[in-house]
Amino acid sequence: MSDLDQLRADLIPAIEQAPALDALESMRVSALGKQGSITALLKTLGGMTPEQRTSEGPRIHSLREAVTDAIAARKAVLEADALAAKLAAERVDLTLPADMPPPGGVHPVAQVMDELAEIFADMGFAVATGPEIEDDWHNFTALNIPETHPARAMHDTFYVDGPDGERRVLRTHTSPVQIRTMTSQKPPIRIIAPGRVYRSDSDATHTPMFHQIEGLVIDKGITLAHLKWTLETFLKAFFERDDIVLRLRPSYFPFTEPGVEVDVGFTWIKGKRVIGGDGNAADGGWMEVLGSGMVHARVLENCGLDPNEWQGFAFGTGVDRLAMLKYGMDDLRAFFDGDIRWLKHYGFGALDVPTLSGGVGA
Ligand code: 2NM
Repeated sequence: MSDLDQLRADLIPAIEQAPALDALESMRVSALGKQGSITALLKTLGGMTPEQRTSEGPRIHSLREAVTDAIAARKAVLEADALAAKLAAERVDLTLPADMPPPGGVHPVAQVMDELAEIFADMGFAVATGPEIEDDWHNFTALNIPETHPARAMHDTFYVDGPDGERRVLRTHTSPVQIRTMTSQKPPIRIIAPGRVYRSDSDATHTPMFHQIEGLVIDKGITLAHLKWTLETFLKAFFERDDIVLRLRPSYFPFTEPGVEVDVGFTWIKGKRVIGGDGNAADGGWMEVLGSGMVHARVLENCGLDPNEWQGFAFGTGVDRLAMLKYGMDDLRAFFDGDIRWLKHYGFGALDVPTLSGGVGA
């Protein structure tokens, strides 16, 4: 066997069995590279006689071609194998169920806020919001609670320093939102203001942060009758009962005249209070659920409204308390503990929110 035949017999089977692309590349370099064995053979052509060149030239070129072809063929096979392996390793079965994060839930307070917004939207109320860090004027003064008024002591207020050195308060109620609405928009006004409020108070029935919803109607010829109808309609929708009986008692709020506390009748059932029924019945009682009243003429004036032209009513209540009453929860503090077990028990599925349209039992 000539040297050429020997080289062919060594190279071709080795190339055909090259185990991987990098090994194949080394073989290519050692045969066809600058220092390669076939390149060296090609270089010998220059030193040959024309006759030798005529006989050896085609043989060397044919070997070079055979090796080039064998490398290309093996390369195609190895690349196809590599792609197949990659595809097998990265295979995605689109028919498998998705790897979902645990579903989120709607907190009972958020749920009740949504229900309230929906009920009042049906009666033509818009939702208004405002800052939780308020100034004295919006939180107290405009509401007929001047600096020295004893009512300021009723609200154990958290004070903070404002950027201008003036004192700010964490709003003690959402009434400043009503003030901001009256000073920025023309009546008629129909709004609810839900949100977080803050009072320095902490025991089994009080948390320093809690949720309130207040409502405000300003129009011409508004009376206590409108107030009573609105609250009765709201409470019937919220508790999903037609037999809601209201009791209005005179009360005092600096921002109302007259002020009215609203009780709702409940019935004792198996040792528990259930909203609905006549509170005067033998098996009944009354529970205070709302504060309300006709907006004080001085509050209207403070907001630039003429009390001879515009009248209005306002009301307020605790969202957390409403949630407890409707969904049978007994400890207010659990609302803000973030205990996942409590949230699982009382929370609402994000995609299965029982709204008014859906119904509680859905
Ligand atoms: C309540 C009770 C009674 C009230 C009054 C006003 C305003 F801004 F119109 F004067 N806003 N909210 C109000 C009245 C709130 O919560 C227990």
